[in-house]
Amino acid sequence: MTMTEQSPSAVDSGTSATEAFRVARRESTTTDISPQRVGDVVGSVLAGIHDAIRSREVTYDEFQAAKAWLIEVGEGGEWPLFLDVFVEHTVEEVAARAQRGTKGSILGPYYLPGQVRLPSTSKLPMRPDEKGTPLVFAGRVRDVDGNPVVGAELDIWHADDDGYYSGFAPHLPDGILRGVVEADTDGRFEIGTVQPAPYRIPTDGPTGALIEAAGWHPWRPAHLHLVVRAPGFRSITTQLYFSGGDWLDSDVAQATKPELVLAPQSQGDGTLRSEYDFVLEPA
Ligand code: MBD
Ligand code: FE
Repeated sequence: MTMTEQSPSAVDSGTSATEAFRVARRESTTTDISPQRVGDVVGSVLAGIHDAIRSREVTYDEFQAAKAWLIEVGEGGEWPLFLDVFVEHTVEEVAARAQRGTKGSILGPYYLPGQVRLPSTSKLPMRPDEKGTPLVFAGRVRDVDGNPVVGAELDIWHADDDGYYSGFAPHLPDGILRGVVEADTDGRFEIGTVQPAPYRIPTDGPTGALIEAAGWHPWRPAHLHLVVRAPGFRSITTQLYFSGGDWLDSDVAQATKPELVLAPQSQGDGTLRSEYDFVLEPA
C-alpha cells in the first residue's frame, strides 16, 4: 500500500494507542497481584512457549527472529493492538462466565474516554461531508426483568467509511464518530451515524508483518463499539456487527458472537436503521 493522507502509518496509530492505554492505566484503580498469582500465570505462559519450542523444534534463527519482532512491536507502539487482537478475546471469554445480560466483546485499542455528551436522540460528531451510508441505531436499555434503566449512557465509537478511527489516524478530526449518548428516562436512544467499514490491521507495522508472514488475513468485520453503563448496574463493553458483512465468520480478533449481529433495514431512501436492546445486570 502506498502512503497517502488516507493511509495513516502503523506507527501513528500504534503510538497513539500506547499513549491512550498509559493514560487509562494511570487513571484506573488497580490492585496488587500476589507473587503466588504472578508465578502461577507467568509460569503457565512460559511453559506454553517451552512446549511450542519443543514440539515445533524451534531453531536459533527462529528464536532470534522472534526477539527482533518483539522489539519492533514495542518500538512501533503495537502492544495494545497485538494483545487486543490476539489475546483479549480469551480474557473476555473468561470474564463472561460470571456475566448475565447483553453479551460482551473486547474493548480493543481505540477507546477514548471523555467524548462529547449527547442527548438521547442525536447524531454523532462527523465531518460535514462524512462519507458512508447513513445509519440510525436505536433501542432501549433495560434491566434483567425488562424494566427500563434510568440514567443509562451509551459510550459509542467506530471506524469511518474507510475503516479509520478518529484519535488514531492523523488525517481525521478529533472526536468524530465518537460520543456518550444519554438514554432518556425510558432507557431509549436513537443515534445517527454512518455505517463503518471493516477494519484492516495496518500492513506496514510488525503486527501486520506477522499476519502476512503467517499467511493469515488482517481484517475485522465492520463493527460499532459500545460501553453501556448506568448507576447501580454492571457496565457492558461490547461490539455490534452487521449481518452479511465481510469477515463476520473469520474476524482476526475472534471477537464476534451470534447475539451481537445487527440486521439493519434499508429505509428506501439510501439510509439504514437498526434496533438493538441492551440488558444490564445489577452491579
Ligand atoms: C479494532 O478496531 C478493534 O476493535 C480491535 C479489537 C482490534 C484492532 C482494531
Ligand atoms: Fe474496532
